[in-house]
Amino acid sequence: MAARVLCAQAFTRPRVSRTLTTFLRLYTTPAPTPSAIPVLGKTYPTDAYTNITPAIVSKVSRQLHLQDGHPICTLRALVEDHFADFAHLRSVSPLVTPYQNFDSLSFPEDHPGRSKTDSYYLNQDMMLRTHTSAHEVEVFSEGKERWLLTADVYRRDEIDASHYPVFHQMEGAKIVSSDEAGVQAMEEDSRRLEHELSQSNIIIEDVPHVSGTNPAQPEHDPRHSEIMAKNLKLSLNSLMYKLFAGVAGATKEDPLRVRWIEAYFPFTSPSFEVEVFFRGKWLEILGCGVVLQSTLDRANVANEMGWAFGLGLERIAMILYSIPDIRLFWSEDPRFISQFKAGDITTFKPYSKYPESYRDVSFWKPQEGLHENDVYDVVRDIAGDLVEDVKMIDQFTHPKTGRESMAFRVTYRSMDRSLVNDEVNALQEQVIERLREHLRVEIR
Ligand code: FA5
Ligand code: MG
Repeated sequence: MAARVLCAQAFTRPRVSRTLTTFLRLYTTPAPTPSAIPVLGKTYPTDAYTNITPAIVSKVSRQLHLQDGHPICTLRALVEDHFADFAHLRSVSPLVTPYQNFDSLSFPEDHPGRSKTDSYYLNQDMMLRTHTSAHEVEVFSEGKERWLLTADVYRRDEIDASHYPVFHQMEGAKIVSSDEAGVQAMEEDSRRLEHELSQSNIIIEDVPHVSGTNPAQPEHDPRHSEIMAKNLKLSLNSLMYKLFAGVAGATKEDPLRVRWIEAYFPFTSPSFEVEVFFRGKWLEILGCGVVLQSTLDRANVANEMGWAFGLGLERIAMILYSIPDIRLFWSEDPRFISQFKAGDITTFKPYSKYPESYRDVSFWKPQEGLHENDVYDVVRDIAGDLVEDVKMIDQFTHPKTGRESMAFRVTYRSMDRSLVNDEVNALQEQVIERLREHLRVEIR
């Protein structure tokens, strides 16, 4: 019931259907990029950085994490329930500056995430967030010490059953004053969590809280850093138990297995990733660590320290609900959404899968080069959710001319109906035309 109340809140972002129509009209004119792009009720001038596509713009108003009964919404509410005394933030615009997304978190100037091939830019000064960590400085600077922020994030990526250019993350953070009183409060909370977990059927493969390869920050007393990392791990082990114990088997004979791994993020140290063992495989669920002191300095809370994590909701929902394809989360087919009730985790019952149909295309790369992600975006932009998979199936360099060739296989399949051949041919023709016109490839 609590979940229903939490999910049912009204959207606080403007709808975009009209702006989207304008954008489509602007964008599909022969000029490769319009002079301005409307997103969420505002218009942004374009420049050499612009690479956002209409298919992506159409997703910014969906907010699956606020759609009553949607698995992403139920899962969000479940995590919020677990961190009941944290502030719960759910309606933060996905448009951020590169400063917010990268610089405020001390990303190095040459970090690959900044590049146009990895992130969606409206223009040089405005982008779609690639992770919820983009909001750490602003939320900490509001004086919040314990908070969760759920939001849609955007990355230019490959296309397959577990990769989609939009997904949802939940950022969680907890900081305390870095004096003895704050540190003791963390220790006390850890004792409580340790006691709770000792009663549970869970096996945890751990790594040291702090080590030579995963060090405490120079600004931190290493003992304090250990205490923060330990509380982080206990808090997340306890969340994993809450989420997975029911489905992954958590009996004495078949306990839940959670594995901690040393990781690297530009904005935490020490840093970790968490994997959960499910159906014979280790699955990466989240990244986390002790918050970089420079982040807290920027937020004007220099006298505090603590931890943060970023959790991928689709990955977890696919496991909990047995949802086999990440595109299903975006389906508006009533056969999908009507299966779920707010607050309940139930097994997805696949409805008949319609037949697939694939087409290959091979071409010579243009002289200025080409990134695979550009091809994926062209296909996604034209075929939307009718594209199931795009794979590079061949690549070679001509021995005499040195020209480079690439071949891709595009698999089309609708979640909602059978596609007819003519329709697939028309889509593929549009893809080819766009590859020719916008990416300047030469079809072979
Ligand atoms: C991050 O995004 C960091 N911001 C996490 C973090 C937060 C670290 C706070 C430290 C402190 P990463 O890129 O690994 O890290 O993504 C975090 C999680 O998002 C992953 O573990 C995974 O569950 C999910 N995720 C990442 N990429 C995808 C994708 N393409 N599709 C679905 N889920 C994804
Ligand atoms: Mg990762």
